[in-house]
Amino acid sequence: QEYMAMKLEVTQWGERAKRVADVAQGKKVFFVAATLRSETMYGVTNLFVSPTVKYGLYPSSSTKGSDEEVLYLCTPRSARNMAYQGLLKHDDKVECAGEVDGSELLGTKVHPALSAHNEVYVVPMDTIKDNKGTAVVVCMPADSPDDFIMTQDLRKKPEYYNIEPEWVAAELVPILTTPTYGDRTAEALVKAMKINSSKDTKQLAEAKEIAYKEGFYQGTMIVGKYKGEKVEAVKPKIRDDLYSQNLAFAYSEPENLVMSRSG
Ligand code: ZZB
Repeated sequence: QEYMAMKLEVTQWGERAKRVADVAQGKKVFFVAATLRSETMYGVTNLFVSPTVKYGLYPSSSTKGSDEEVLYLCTPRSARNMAYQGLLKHDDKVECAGEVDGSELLGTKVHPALSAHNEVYVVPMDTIKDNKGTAVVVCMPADSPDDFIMTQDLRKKPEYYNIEPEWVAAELVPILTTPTYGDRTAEALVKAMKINSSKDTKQLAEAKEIAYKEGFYQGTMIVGKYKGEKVEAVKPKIRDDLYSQNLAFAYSEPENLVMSRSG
């Protein structure tokens, strides 16, 4: 599976991130989020981590041969994959500059390139899996049913999720339109399928499938450089633009053997 790994630079560490801010000490730090949907980067409203997952800071390969260190924030498992792919400072061993719990990262601010929002907050998502991608996920509530529902849950129960209400972006940002669902595919699907909470995992998986297909085959961009063009045609162009501007990189993962064996 080849993902686009989006780099979101930390602009301000949150109050709970003192430990990791000390480790980073003014170095550039990028959260790394794995996605298959490059075109949705225009509509990023928040960044998700799992409060129960352990993350780390890893010196990236861009620091090879220079004194300035650039650190990637992701899981140890994904850092290992990155090392094999020559994306970190060392190919043969994983150097971890510091560990951090997902819960410590809540309230930190990052800059999502391309997005209408210049700065967004890191907020929690319980359903993030440690065994896929980097366990850092961009929130795109206009197009992703999971993100739409999670955003709603966070707004309803900020105390339960241990966040400040103002961390959750007030507005979602539509970036593409489809004939069937309009420019808020996620909201339309969630309503039609009567999905009420992030615990409705089976229906959410189904809604995600539909949203993926609809956006890809029927979607037309309504914002950005490729406004008016078909998503199918511009998706790789947006990805390559981000690669060439060093805002993202290709990151692949071996197929999950256990899952494919059990069918
Ligand atoms: C931005 C985005 C915008 C996403 C969208 C989806 C959608 P897949 O297809 O199953 O491989 N994701 C990435 N890593 C994780 C994780 N560890 N745990 C939970 N979710 C994760 O899933 C890849 C997508 O799942 C990624 O693409 C990411 O969210 C999320 F409009 O990034 B996506 C209809 C979906 N729309």
